[in-house]
Formats: sequence, C-alpha cells, structure tokens
Amino acid sequence: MSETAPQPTAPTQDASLAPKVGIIMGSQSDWETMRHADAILTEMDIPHETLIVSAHRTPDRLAEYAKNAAGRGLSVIIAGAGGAAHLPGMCAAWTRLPVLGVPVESRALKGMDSLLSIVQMPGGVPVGTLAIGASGAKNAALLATSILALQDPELAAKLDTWRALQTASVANTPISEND
Ligand code: RP5
Repeated sequence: MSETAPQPTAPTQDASLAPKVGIIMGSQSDWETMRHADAILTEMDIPHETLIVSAHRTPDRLAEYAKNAAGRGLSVIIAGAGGAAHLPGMCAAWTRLPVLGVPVESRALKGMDSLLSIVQMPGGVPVGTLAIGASGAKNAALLATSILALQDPELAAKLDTWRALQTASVANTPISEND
C-alpha cells in the first residue's frame, strides 16, 4: 500500500481477502501516523482497508461505515484522530466491534487533547486507547493482530515469530557513539 495516501480496498469476491481490519482516520494529515498501523497489518498479511472518515466533516460517511462494518465482515476497527478527537468514540457508538483509538499528535497540544478526548469515554461505550502517535498506531495494529489470532492459529504463530524476532534484535549492551 502507498506510503503517501490512504486508499480504499477494492471490493473482492474472495472472502479470505475481504478486509478484517478497518483503519480509519479523520484527515489526510493523520496518514503520517496511521501508516504505521497499515505497515504492521501488511507485514502480518492481514486483509485491511484504509479510509478517511471524519466525525465532524463527514458524519454521514462515519455512520454508514461503522453501522455496516460488522456486516461487511470486519472484526476490528482502528480509528486515529487528533485534536477534539471524537472519531473513535463516535465510531464505537455505531458498532459493537472492538474499536482501538489512536491519538494523533496535534500541533497545538502535542496530542494531549487527542489522548484525553479518546481515552475518557463514559462507561458503556468502550474505546481501547493506545499511545499518542506512531507507537500507538503500531500497537493498535499489533493488538488487532492479537485479537484476530485468538481464532487463527496460523496468525498466532506469525505473531509469536514477530515478537521473537523483536526480542532477538535487542542488543545486550549499548554501543558507544565513540566506538
Ligand atoms: C482531526 O483534526 C483529524 O483527525 C486531524 O488529526 C485534525 C486536523 O485535521 P486537518 O486540519 O489536518 O485536516 O479531525
């Protein structure tokens, strides 16, 4: 998938290729953060789609997307937004699917506004909130992978391998800049 712009996944007749995870974001400007979720899902060979869906600029698009998500076969939605970031919460209001919220780092408040907007959901409509920025986007995709792996032994093995490689990549001792 392109590193520069989110693209909707083309409709497919093959059920195994139908998207299982939806990555939505409030604006094109969120792609720089959300592409890290896209990269992990691509690495895990998880069929997914990436779309711009704004809670306030395209409210009808959001309602239609979230209401139809479960029926279209999606299992998890990752929603990234910045500022007054109501996208994940509003998405969760329209669907029973797990919604993972990624606070995008805002210019004015460094993402604290995004984080608090997403994490402080009133009881009854949960959003699983990740860290601000690229780490949050990456972890949202890894968490989505974990959720899907509960029902998919092959994916579970792939995730175990991914984690083992990560562990193996950590050096025992730091390298001095003078070496
Ligand atoms: C939010 O407003 C988006 O999620 C984005 O993080 C923020 C700024 O959007 P742009 O003004 O860059 O389109 O809706």
